[in-house]
Amino acid sequence: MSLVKTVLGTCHHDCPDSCGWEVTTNEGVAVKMRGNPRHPFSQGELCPKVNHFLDRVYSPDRLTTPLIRTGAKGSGEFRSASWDEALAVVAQRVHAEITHHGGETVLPWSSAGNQGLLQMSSLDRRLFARMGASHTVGALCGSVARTGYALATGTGVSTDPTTVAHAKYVILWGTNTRLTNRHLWPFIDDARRNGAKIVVVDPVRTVTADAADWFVQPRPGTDTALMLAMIHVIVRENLVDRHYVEHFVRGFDDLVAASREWTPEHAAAECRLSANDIETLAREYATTSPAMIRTLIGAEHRENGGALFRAMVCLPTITGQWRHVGGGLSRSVGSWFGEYVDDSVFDATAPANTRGLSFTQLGQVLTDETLDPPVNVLFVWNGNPVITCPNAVATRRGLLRDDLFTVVSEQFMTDTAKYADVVFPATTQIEHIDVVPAWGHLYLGWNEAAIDPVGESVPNTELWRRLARAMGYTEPELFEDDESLIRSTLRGIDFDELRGNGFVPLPSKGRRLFAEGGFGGIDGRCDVSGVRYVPASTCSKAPDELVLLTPKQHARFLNSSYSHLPKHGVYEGGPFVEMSEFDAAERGLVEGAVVRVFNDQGELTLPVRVTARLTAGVVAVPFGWWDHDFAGGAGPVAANDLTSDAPTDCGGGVAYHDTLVRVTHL
Ligand SMILES: Nc1nc2c(c(=O)[nH]1)N[C@H]1C(S)=C(S)[C@@H](COP(=O)(O)OP(=O)(O)OC[C@H]3O[C@@H](n4cnc5c(=O)[nH]c(N)nc54)[C@H](O)[C@@H]3O)O[C@H]1N2
Ligand SMILES: Nc1nc2c(c(=O)[nH]1)N[C@H]1C(S)=C(S)[C@@H](COP(=O)(O)OP(=O)(O)OC[C@H]3O[C@@H](n4cnc5c(=O)[nH]c(N)nc54)[C@H](O)[C@@H]3O)O[C@H]1N2
Ligand code: SF4
Ligand SMILES: [Mo]
Repeated sequence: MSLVKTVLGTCHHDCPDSCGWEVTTNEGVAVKMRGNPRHPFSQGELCPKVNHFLDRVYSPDRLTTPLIRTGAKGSGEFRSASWDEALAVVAQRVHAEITHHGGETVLPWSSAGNQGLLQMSSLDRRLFARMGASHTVGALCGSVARTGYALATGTGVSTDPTTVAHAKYVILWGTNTRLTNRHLWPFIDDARRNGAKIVVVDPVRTVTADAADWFVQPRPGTDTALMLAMIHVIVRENLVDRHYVEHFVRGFDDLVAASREWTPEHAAAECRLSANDIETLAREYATTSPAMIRTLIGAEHRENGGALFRAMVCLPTITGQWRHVGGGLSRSVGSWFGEYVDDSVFDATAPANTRGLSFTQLGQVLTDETLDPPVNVLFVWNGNPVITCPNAVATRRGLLRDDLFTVVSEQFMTDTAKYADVVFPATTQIEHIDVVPAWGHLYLGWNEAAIDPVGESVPNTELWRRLARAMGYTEPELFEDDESLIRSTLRGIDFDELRGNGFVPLPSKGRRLFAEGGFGGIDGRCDVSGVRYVPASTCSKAPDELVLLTPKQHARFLNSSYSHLPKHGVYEGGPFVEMSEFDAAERGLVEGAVVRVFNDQGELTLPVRVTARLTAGVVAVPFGWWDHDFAGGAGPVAANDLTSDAPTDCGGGVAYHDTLVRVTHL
């Protein structure tokens, strides 16, 4: 009997592509992993991150047992412990804190490091509701875009991105497709082969901008002014789809009034573009059908991010581009899955109305002395907030509190796990079953376990079952097994077909959106009123200040998840600060010069890269590197030491990119 087996899985990373894969094992050891050639979206390809996934799975740095801290918080000094001992330590402390302060002293903090239905958020909801824990509000990713979009459309649902293949005009607006959503690029290439023009609107000349037919580079955060000027031109030149507006739109007069002051000349000054380019963009967009706007997340990371997405909806709406296959507006399509994967079953034991604390301002929450009760117990899983939350200086200050008990579930000793009192080892995606709803296409993925858990690691769901038992809880719903949890959520999806095939298209794939109204708002109309441009605080800055962007820009990184692994960080070369020739010359800096990049919040020491990718007044530091990748410095650092934790206009997101810094020679 052959001991070689191949199983089908789906990538769990926080990435729109949710690629299908095949894992081959020999005598229980994974020996090969490749893209599933039958997967209609990823078409057999993975990416420079996951092509080395088995090195991640079998890395000598994997956490394989529970750990209990022996050194100071942040030192990374731990000893191994048995599961029984570690669970007992946690259960005892959590009970004691709840007895003293009530359940709300417990804060569960989980991001999207694993997007599988079960691993992302399932039994944890029941367990923390049972404790009466606080819950988090807002998100590092997606909530601003979704909220801004829904203010106009009344729903989160947007156009299937793969229909871009039918477009004749494509605007990639604030999305770096070739880096962040690489499996969509072949569909865009199809459109181009059929004669489409590809336009990129981004403050950075990205790899996607390099591949476009036309690159428009506005000053960061001024897009709403640019869109209002496009609307101004569309109205002035009678390019509005009158029939569509009359039947399916509310608030058109308010939009016209708001766009009146945004002449191309006015917007050109605000956005640092030419009035001529703004007119051309408006005319080409409004007169070419189908025209598709594709956007994702990057542009939401601003104080006025919600307004940007709300304004963006107005473009396909007043021009009727929604009417055409290949037209419309495509952002995350996660909302399409709600009809078929009902995750509200995880809320079966309705939580008491507990307080909500800001997810994105973790540092502020942990250091807020007025909080009653204080957060004295923090659970972190599926995320690395010390590297990924804004104002990392405050996050670390909070995690250093003596009276805070921190529990982290992780695959690796991250910069966050170093602050934990107890660490539990987590499985990787090839060690557990799950289903994966996507946000970049309309296929639901199955994920089969290919190997047994490495060491004593467990899936998140098993951690919650074990913890519930250690806490002495007995409600059966806290112990439901993984397959039963999955089955209980599926609506109109055949479990066996999904498992056997590795993926299924959503039954709604092919459904036309808003071709004839059908928006979520009153009367099924799209509400285009209330769109205003509010300049970000960073628009008024001192002459020697620079706007700092901290974007994703490494093909081998997935947020903070790969920089520490040998085939990733080393090849990307280490952190740096990029600046225009103009800003470098002003400061007497040349390529390779070592500088201080600083503001009131924090300071980094970095080598300079002089670049033609940025305009004057804007600098960029890639995010995702861990502390040990930075040279020098008195204590731990991260790119997010510098970033703003000010609130966004809606959605509880992060204005990472509305940050000001100064740069001086060291
Ligand atoms: N290789 C790789 N791929 C990834 C990730 C990764 O870390 N590495 N992360 C994944 C995750 S979590 C996400 S959310 C997606 C994000 O996918 P994207 O949203 O496509 O990527 P971002 O780089 O966050 O942002 C896209 C662009 O927005 C631009 N931007 C910033 N401010 C503005 C603005 O004011 N106006 C305009 N027009 N553009 C602006 C940035 O310069 C950037 O080029 O990528 C996913 N894919
Ligand atoms: N400056 C700046 N900051 C940013 C961004 C930016 O563009 N600029 N982007 C933001 C965005 S869009 C996002 S989405 C966030 C991402 O930030 P996070 O959500 O914190 O994501 P990651 O950094 O990928 O960390 C995910 C962690 O989860 C762990 N993990 C993976 N699978 C499992 C599992 O099954 N169980 C457990 N217990 N752990 C698991 C991984 O080992 C990894 O350490 O970062 C945000 N931060
Ligand atoms: S990280 Fe994204 S592109 Fe890479 S394999 Fe996973 S889903 Fe595909
Ligand atoms: Mo994200």
